[in-house]
Amino acid sequence: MKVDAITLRELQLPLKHFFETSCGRVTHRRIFLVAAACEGVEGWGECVALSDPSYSPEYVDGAQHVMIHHLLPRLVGGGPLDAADVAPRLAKLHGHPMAKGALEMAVLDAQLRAENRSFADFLGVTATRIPSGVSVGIHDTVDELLATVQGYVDDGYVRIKLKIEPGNDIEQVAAVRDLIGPDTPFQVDANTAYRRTDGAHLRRLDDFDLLLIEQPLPEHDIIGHARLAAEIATPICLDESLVSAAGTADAIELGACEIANIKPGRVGGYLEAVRIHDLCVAKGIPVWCGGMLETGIGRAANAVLAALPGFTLPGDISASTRFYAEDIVTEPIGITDGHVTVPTSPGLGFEVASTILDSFTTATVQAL
Ligand code: NPG
Repeated sequence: MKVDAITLRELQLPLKHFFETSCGRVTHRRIFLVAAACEGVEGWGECVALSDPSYSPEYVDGAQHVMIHHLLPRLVGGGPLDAADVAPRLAKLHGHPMAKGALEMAVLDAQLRAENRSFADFLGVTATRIPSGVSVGIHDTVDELLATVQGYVDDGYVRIKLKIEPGNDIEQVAAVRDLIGPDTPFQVDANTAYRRTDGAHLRRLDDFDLLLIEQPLPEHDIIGHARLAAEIATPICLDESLVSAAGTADAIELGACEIANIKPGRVGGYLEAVRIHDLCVAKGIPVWCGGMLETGIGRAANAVLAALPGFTLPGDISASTRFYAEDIVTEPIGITDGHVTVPTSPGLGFEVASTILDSFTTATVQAL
């Protein structure tokens, strides 16, 4: 396909309630979308970078800059392409997987729409629905936390993930486990907040029968995660550390990654996400699909990816109403009996609602 035009859009979406992690508190989500016009069809990509480099080195302004000045010239300079060409064409440019992944996503969406083909068909998924987990932020008080968790239990979410950090961990985990009972799947996410010396403290989490602890240590500390895995019974899951299939293979071999969180945006796109899934299946590592407070664009595509058979744990693919009061740029995503329906429409699985999109758009750049 020939890429005729690329439009970058920025949106500001207010969150219903602040979302706090050990990286900080988010009250508005600055969303960065890419629209690729290719031979009469339009494909959409969503860049999952946050507004500041608190989760990973990428951030919205940086992603836009690298896209305009470095990625796009190289991408279109090579002539017509399909989604599988995007990563190889950009491979000589280091880093920036979130920006690269958004471009690949837009091209893949356009390509599938041009073929009138669904992403589900492209991936060969047969599941029609996926279990929905919810990610719960750090709260100011335990009572407020329990009220929030009870609301999600009432909504039917099948798995609770709780954000933790030093000083906001054992007491909160104990209280939530007590509330939800022993049978509800429950996991925690530290977003790199602990250090190698925290092993004895983190071993206290073993009392709560958690599915996993996600990314306890800094992203580059693979050896530290391997040591921690030997020190505590709760399985270690990596998120921020995993940015490629090759790096994931190394982390698994070193014993640092007992479970993998796959976020397509973090690893450079859906095609690399599938490679990581396939690798984990071959190595017997359970995987699940993470989220980055995406609009319906990213969430719909994630719901298709998470229907692959290796995704044996519920992902962070919650209803549109989890974070946003308004519809989220596409048709709303709902949960029924704790599950999200796998979309099967042509393209990545969403239709953009242009009036809603326009009403939240704060900037538009014609990048090509
Ligand atoms: O459901 O989209 C969602 C959010 C899931 O907790 C979630 N994302 O580290 O996994 C993460 C995390 C995150 C989001 C961290 C935003 C920092 C900011």
